Amino acid sequence: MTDDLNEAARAILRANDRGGYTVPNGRVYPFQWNWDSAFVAMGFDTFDRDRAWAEIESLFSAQWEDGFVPHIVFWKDDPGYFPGPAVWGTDRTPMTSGITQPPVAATMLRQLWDSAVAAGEADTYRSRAAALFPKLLEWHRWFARNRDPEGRGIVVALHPWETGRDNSPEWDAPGEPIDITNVGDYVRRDTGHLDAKMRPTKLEYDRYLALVQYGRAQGWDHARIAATNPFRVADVGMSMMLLRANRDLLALAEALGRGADAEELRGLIARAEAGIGWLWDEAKGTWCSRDLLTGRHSGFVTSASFLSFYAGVSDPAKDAAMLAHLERIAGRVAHLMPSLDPDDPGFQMIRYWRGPVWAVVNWMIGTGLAEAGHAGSAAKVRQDTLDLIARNGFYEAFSPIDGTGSGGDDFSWTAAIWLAWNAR
Ligand code: 2M8
Repeated sequence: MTDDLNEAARAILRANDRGGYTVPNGRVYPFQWNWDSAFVAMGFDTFDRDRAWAEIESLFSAQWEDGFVPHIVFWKDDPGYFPGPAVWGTDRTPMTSGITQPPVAATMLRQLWDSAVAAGEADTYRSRAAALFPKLLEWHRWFARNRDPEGRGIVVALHPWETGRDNSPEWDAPGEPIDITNVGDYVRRDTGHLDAKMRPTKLEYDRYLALVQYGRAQGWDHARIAATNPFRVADVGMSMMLLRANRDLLALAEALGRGADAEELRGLIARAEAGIGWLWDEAKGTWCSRDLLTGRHSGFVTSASFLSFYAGVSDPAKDAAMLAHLERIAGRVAHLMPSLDPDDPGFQMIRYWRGPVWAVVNWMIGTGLAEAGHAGSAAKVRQDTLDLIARNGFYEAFSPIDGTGSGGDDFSWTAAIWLAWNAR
């Protein structure tokens, strides 16, 4: 059965391959998405190393001159998705969105590099790694310049879509100041493909659109938007992922003999290690996001709260508190890790980032727990993920209560995580 599922996962990646880039799902998401592509590369790497590298290369071929890497690359327009390139109006070739997404690409590139080294193919891949390295470093510098105004080593998100956890309740209160009165009429495509019960609400979409219109009105000038945007939230997920990505980029800098860059990365890591404690909510005893405009912690325990281990942020008292949350939550759901604490009144088992389990987040949580020496919890997160997929299919996400698939099927990053965890 495992062999069949490995083959099914490979078939999904091949079917969603549009020639050099992979769509998350052919109907619902017909373009290249930033962090999806990074995870997809790790999946391809289990059976087609060259194709894995090409995925990251195609994403970075859409990088802007200022170092920014967009959250969507619209290689070809497609009426099946809203908002498409005409709404974003970034006026780029290739067409792209104007916001970014969680920086996991450096971590995935390190995975690809380590696997090439282990296979004795370092010589073949060294020049490709050397060509990608400066692009990744430029992106990480872009984050430091534009998204960390107080030099804490954290990441400020300017749109819920940037966080990848689009409708997390973490964005509810910080979203209130967004003016939605002039959004106008629009037709959503997501609810044409999927049950609206699995998707964000109309109010959330109005806010998403208002922020796109705001960025467009600023000519997608990232410095200007960062200084004035009505939504500015230090995202615990992106902050932990960037810290981890900087560590992985440092390992690549050392492998490639880039001493000055390694020194710079050590500086970025030290800054984050000193500053990321700003995202610890002592009252709630959890890592969580924090509104830059009000200084308020969200107070929510989400799946992103558990990424401290993956980031290598170690503090005995905080680790113990997070492990206690993990135990409590494991006693409440059949499958870890729900995207929202099931004890929260807003928990909804199939609504997107307000309850469902996401394989990619589980991979990061499980990897971090294993590295931090919490083998039992790490094994449970991994096994729950594999069981969900084996019993229900390669869905976008899953109910943590009964395992029902939520969102699109034949989903690329779910197939990639299956392969990374099962076929490697
Ligand atoms: C979802 O987000 C897109 C917008 O970026 C959407 O709903 O239209 C999120 O789950 C995001 O994390 C993911 O990258 C994307 C594609 O899988 O879908």
